[in-house]
Amino acid sequence: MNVVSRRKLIKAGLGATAGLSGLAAAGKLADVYGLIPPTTGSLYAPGETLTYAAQRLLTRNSMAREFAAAEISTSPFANSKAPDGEEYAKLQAAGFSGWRLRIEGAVSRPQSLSIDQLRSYPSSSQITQLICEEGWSFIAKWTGVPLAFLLERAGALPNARYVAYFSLESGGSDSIDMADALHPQTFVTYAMNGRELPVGHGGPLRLRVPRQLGYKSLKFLNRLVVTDSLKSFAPQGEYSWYAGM
Ligand SMILES: Nc1nc2c(c(=O)[nH]1)N[C@H]1C(S)=C(S)[C@@H](COP(=O)(O)O)O[C@H]1N2
Ligand SMILES: [Mo]
Repeated sequence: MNVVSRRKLIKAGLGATAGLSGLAAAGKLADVYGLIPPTTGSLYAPGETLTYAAQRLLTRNSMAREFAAAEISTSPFANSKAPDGEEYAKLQAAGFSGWRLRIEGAVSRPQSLSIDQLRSYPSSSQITQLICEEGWSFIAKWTGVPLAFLLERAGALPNARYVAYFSLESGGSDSIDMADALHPQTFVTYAMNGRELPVGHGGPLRLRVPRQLGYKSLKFLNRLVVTDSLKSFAPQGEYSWYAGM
């Protein structure tokens, strides 16, 4: 298979899986970022193995399982309370009108988005399971904007390889590669089970990365940095960086 037909295939794969708002953005981004598997030999070597990234975009198994509305957990376990400190309390008292999601780094149009702005974009929903590495889990409906859409809007540059993301909670940060960042189920979420995202679950904003363990779904999200290297973004804590299931 040559590079061009592989590109078509990847775009077709994205098209088949992406939701309405993720579709156009993801298709474009597959081109921009060359989610074309690097080859083991020459660029045009036939029959080389698809990389993990392409595979994850193409195969059915690359989608996190989605559930029926009837399977939504009636009492989901919230792992945390509001972040400590005045900054969060003030934002909360103002109904989070002052909350901003900054998108910066390797982007041509840095963004600073309010929750209302995010709500004005085409929204998508997923009913997926959040699985904690400690052994508990729950199923919920998450609504928000596919991260791919936001990265497209921000004009993420062709050298982008990762998205580092940050929480208002001190020390809260993590990162994912572009395959996960552009994946149609990776959402910036502002609602859960049809309501505003509760504080205990990371309100007003959290990243949802349903193909990886719960700790990748960072709560109180307020900054995204597109980058070509994780050198200056040391992985947090003792958990493994890639927590795919
Ligand atoms: N900011 C922040 N995000 C976080 C955490 C946290 O402590 N702080 N815990 C992580 C872990 S370990 C899990 S399992 C999930 C729990 O999500 P929940 O509180 O909605 O159940 O959030 C993840 N995101
Ligand atoms: Mo967790």
